[in-house]
Amino acid sequence: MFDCRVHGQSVPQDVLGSFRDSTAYRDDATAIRDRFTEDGYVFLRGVFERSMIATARNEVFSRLADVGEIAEPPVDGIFTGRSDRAATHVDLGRFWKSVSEGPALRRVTHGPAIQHVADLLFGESARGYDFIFLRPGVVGRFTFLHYDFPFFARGTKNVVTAWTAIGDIPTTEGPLFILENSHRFDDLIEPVKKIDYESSYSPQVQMMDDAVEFTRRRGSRFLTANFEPGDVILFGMTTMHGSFDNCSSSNRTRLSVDVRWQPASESIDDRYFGANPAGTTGAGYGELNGAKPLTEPWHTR
Ligand SMILES: O=C(O)CCC(=O)C(=O)O
Repeated sequence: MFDCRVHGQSVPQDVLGSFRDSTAYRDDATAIRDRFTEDGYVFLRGVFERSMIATARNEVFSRLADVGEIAEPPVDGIFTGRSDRAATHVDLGRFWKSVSEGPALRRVTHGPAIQHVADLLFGESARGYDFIFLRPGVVGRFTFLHYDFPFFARGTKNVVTAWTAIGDIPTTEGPLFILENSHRFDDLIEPVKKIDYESSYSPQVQMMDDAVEFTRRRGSRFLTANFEPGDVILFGMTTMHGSFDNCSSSNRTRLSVDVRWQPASESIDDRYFGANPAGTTGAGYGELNGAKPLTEPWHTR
């Protein structure tokens, strides 16, 4: 039984379920790939050592404590309700890039533990995108339901997201959810696949209507988990997902990071690679929600 809210609405138990846990298969390439094909995702507990996650969490929240957003001790992630970020950093994108490139965080996002899982999933050597999405979400934040396609797919369509919990994220505090069987919603996926991802037009792939009613109408369910530090969910570009509202009663900021992976042998979308990735719009790290002071609202992808 989970307690969660989606876009301000309490989620009824009949449309809620747990991820299928594939932790037992974390070294079994065939089983992992079969599960991924069958479910559109693979959920693995404890991919990273807790100490690595704690160090990365402390690194990120210490930077936010420096700009007055997170209270001491930073590792607790308690939002102060204020921000000096814009006053102390003229270039918010540059600040966010430096946080996103912290060494402890990168040891998680591009380290051997996740490399091993990505290699197994693709059945060959995988490559993680340099441009990563670090997401501190204060109380009230959520991400609308969406498919990731056609984003990230200019180089190859063979792209997978690895979403990692950088700390505990119980269902009351805004974890990721997947819509069960949404990788089989062909009537929605086909039009999304036809979007011209070479154009500069930014397509609408978000479902901003009533998410509970949408899920019921589709005969689907919200699948999620009480995430623990270092748990990872990997999902495909045509698996619909979003995140629940952060309803923390202790004002705790939820912290996650999502990184795209692809086979190293396939061509890349160079907007997301290199020392200074341009990002989707060309604005680099400045285009991300994470680059905004925590006092500013966002409810998008
Ligand atoms: O963490 C979130 O709120 C959303 C994550 C997401 O949309 C993604 O990983 O593609």
